[in-house]
Amino acid sequence: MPINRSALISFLLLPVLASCAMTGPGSETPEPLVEGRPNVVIIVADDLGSADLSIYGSSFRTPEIDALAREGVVLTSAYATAAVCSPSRAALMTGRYQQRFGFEYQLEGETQKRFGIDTSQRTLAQDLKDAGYRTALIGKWHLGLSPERHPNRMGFDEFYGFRGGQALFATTDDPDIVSWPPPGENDQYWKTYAASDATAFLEQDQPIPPPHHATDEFTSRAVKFIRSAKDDPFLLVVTYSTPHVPLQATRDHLARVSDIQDPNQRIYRAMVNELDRGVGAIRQALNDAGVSKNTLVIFTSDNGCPDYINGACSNRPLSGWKRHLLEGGIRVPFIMNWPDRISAGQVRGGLVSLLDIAATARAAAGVKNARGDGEDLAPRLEKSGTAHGHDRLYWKSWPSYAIRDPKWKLMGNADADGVMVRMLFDLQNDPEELHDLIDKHPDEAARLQAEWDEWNRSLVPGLWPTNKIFDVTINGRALKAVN
Ligand SMILES: [Ca+2]
Repeated sequence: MPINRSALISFLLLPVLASCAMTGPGSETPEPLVEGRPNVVIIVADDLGSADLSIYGSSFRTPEIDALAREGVVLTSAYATAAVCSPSRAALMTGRYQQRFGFEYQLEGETQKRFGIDTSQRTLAQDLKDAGYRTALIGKWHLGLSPERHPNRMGFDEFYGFRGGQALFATTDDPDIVSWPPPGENDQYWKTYAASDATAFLEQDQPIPPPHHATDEFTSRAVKFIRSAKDDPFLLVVTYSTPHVPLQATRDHLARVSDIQDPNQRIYRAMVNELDRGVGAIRQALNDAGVSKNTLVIFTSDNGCPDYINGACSNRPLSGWKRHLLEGGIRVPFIMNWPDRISAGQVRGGLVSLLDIAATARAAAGVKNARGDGEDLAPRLEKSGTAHGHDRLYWKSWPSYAIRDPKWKLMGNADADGVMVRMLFDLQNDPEELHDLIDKHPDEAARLQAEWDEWNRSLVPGLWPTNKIFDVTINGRALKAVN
């Protein structure tokens, strides 16, 4: 796949400079709010790489997501709060760093039956529901399987989807579907998707037969919800499980990428196309309902793409993958579109976080006094807004951790002997994290370490342990990434 590496690096660096230049006098005067409270649509892809969209530099086209971006804002320094699914989603749903309520590690296996999101936390959905919004979650939950953590109990009027971390998109014997690895050659792999509480599709709390194709079903349910809710303010969260494994795609979409030789990549790109078409259908439904101007649409991914699908996806030029706190694991696509409030055609480089989604949606809905770590992004993305972003972002899945400011990132991972190895990167000049500068700038490392320590003191211990420990080589050092 040809990618112009230097052009991509320029793309990653330039907006930082552009956004700095846009800060200035007059930015204190916000534009008046439009009449009527906006609808909020949050579309979350699963494990989508930071460079898997053409608007972020991919040579494969994603026209619908690109259009959403062109008519809104592309954020080039957007971060998940974790390098894996469930902790990242816990922060997205609450607007708080997930470690504040003990959600430090990935949720899976037996753990997800007993643990999950702290039910005393306020979710974005609960706040908007209380503010009079109709609320729906369509897709993957991954915040716990116990009844008290069901989406209907956490603020969503309507739920359709599954509650674990992954599920089949379609049955492997469906003649319209191609799966990889071929089911006949790897039964053991496909058995991991056997029926369970985690993989069952539910409508509200009732199990129903699995859909013909999950991505398309999520899209059609989202469209149906928009049609039914268009006369109320509504919150629609569509958490596609696409393009997370298992790699499965429809023959229809595979035919459109038949020029791709590698079978993994062919299926992966077909899945991204299905996702792209879904975004287009949701936007069309908003248009048809006459609400597109007064609807805030956010598109993002919960973490970077993984290294276990044979190079089918791309975080390039960033280093690292899902499960690492390197940029490739935590930097994600983030697009905002809100025609009534946000100027089209912007590219912004200030630091933003998935934490900001809840803060922005709460502010848009008029929710007061919500507790959170995020910032309302709307004022600074208006024509007169400032370009300022977060001063600091933090990560912790001990013994892996990181902190970054607009220039520097300090990252620690234990080695095989449990000794913490710390590295310092200048992300303004080295977004690929190729040059560890900790010996050259010990003062910056000490400053960031003290700031991380202070943040860490505000957290509570993780409520469950993890056995998710992965070998990772960073700058030639063999380390353990934990999550
Ligand atoms: Ca994920």
